[in-house]
Amino acid sequence: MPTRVVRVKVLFDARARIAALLWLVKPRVVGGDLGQATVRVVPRDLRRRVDELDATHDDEECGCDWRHTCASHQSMGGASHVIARDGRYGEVTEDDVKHFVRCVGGDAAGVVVSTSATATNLQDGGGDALDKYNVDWMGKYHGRSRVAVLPKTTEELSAIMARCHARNLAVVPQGGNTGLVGGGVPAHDEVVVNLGRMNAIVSIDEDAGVSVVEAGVVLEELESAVRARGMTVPLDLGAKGKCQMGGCVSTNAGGLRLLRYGSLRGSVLGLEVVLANGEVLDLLRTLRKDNTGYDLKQLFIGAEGTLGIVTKIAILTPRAPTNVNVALFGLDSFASCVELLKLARGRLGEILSAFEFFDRESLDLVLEQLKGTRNPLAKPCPFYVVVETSGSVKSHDNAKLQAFLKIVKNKRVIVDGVVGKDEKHAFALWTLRERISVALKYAGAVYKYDISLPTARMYNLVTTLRARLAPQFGSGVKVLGYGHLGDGNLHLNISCAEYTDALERAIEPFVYEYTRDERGSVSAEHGLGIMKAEEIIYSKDAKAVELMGAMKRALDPRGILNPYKVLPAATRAAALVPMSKL
Ligand code: FAD
Ligand code: 2HG
Ligand code: ZN
Repeated sequence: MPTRVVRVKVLFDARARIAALLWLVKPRVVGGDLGQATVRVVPRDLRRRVDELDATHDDEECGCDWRHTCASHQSMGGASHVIARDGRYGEVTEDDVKHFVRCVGGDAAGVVVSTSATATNLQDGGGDALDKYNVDWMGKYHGRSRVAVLPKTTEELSAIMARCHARNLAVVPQGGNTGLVGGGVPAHDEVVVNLGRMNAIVSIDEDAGVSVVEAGVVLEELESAVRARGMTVPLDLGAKGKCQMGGCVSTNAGGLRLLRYGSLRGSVLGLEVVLANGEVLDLLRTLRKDNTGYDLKQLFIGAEGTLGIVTKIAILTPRAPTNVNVALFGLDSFASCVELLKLARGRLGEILSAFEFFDRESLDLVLEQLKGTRNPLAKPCPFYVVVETSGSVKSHDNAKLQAFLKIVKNKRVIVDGVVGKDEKHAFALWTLRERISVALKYAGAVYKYDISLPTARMYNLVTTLRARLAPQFGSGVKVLGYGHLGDGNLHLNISCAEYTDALERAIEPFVYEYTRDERGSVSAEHGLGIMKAEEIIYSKDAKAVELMGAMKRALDPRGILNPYKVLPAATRAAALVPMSKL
């Protein structure tokens, strides 16, 4: 699978170091009365600082900075997720910061504190050392944490958590900060625990096909390391250059290879986890088979940092395919995409490794926003599909692919198509699908929905929503549909100039109700985060949510781990053990 590097390193800058020292010599309490925080408000151009990616828009040409806005860099208004700070949590003090510095062995790079004397409100001009920990990849969700801690070992993290637990300080675990539901950034002044410095590859066992890594290892770095030994990671996604293995496990990320390797839940063999009170839970085994009672590691996979902090992962790393083909097809209806999937499953069988679709609106946006992209197909089509095959015998794989191409042409399932002639060409074809979310990020504000629906009816939601929004909002609001068709997972994105309450009200709860009526899932792969904590009820029954609350209570009775996320407020409140009983 061709890769495109999206690299942002978590570096400790000198300003943050000076601020850490100032903090220690100048006693003060941070946090203060933050009252109600509006989760979605951030200047557009901060996104470019957080993650530099190529786009046709150029900051320098435009000359805009984040104190004023231009057409491309509009400040977001219209917010729905207003969540009150829970007064039960403590506020970080100078003593806490001193303690954190001790926990990381006096290493100043392990504790980053806010460089601004006042609140870290990004709209006041920004530039704070905490900005990159407070703002998500989309630039959509931001918190006001005053301190980020970056442990290097499990023991350091254990000591940090023991302190947070004793002081009732809320904590947000953070990986590469590429999550799309606001789960990895604080909602208020939570302590950020960033795993970026726990980034060692512990072992790679070629015989067993298993690797053990620390949580902060970046997905693409693990892929390079195992590739050098003829293996691959059974997970691939557009954020691979930045997302961490701990973040991927904690969101149970799906991605582009799920069709081939299945859910991450089946590939993760073991975990090491630091619990809310600082205890270390050792579930780190590399066994394929282990039926000794409950499979506790599954609780932490997809828990989005609400039950524990993942510190080590044992993951299957199977042999890498040696022969990969990529084809792009143009089709004239969604029904044809579904027909193509059926034929691909039947004719390509075991070598089919990805089946992704996108609509014309998605392609147009990529071509408009991302430099160097072009449509290789001559005939314009309303739908496109990327098919990938992966195998190990070139003649066998190519013969299968040729037979498949012949059938889909003869049956007129496709209108047009092209097969990647070399790795560079295949990469260009993948780019058109893989980077749609990057194009969306540059196009303006975006409402994202990540939904599981019955495959054949999946696209009806896109057309229904278009018809619903067009009369009120016109062509300024674009509804895009793309996703992992082979997994029944639609990415529904609504791209617009700015966030408004009126638009949001027209989309929600309609999209969730539609999904519920189809018995689908309101989160196929991105998780619930802060965006959809209340919306879990559309996809899980009340008894299941109640049991999730019981698990939260058992593992995190003070509710300090990633508060405001995943569970509805009422369930979270019921899960808290009263202070008098602790
Ligand atoms: P973060 O964003 O830092 O955190 C995500 C969540 O996990 C948060 O709730 C956080 O608290 C928690 N967390 C992080 N690390 C830990 C830890 N060590 N222990 C406990 N909790 C932790 N997702 C898909 O499923 N499929 C895709 O195809 C896909 N493509 C993407 C493409 C792009 C361009 C982008 C930006 C994102 C994409 N995503 C996709 C979203 C996906 O969830 C993340 O990229 C990835 O899984 C999150 O990893 P991260 O290290 O960035 O985690
Ligand atoms: C993808 O499949 C990712 O490209 C991102 O899951 C989807 O941005 C999105 O909506
Ligand atoms: Zn996806």
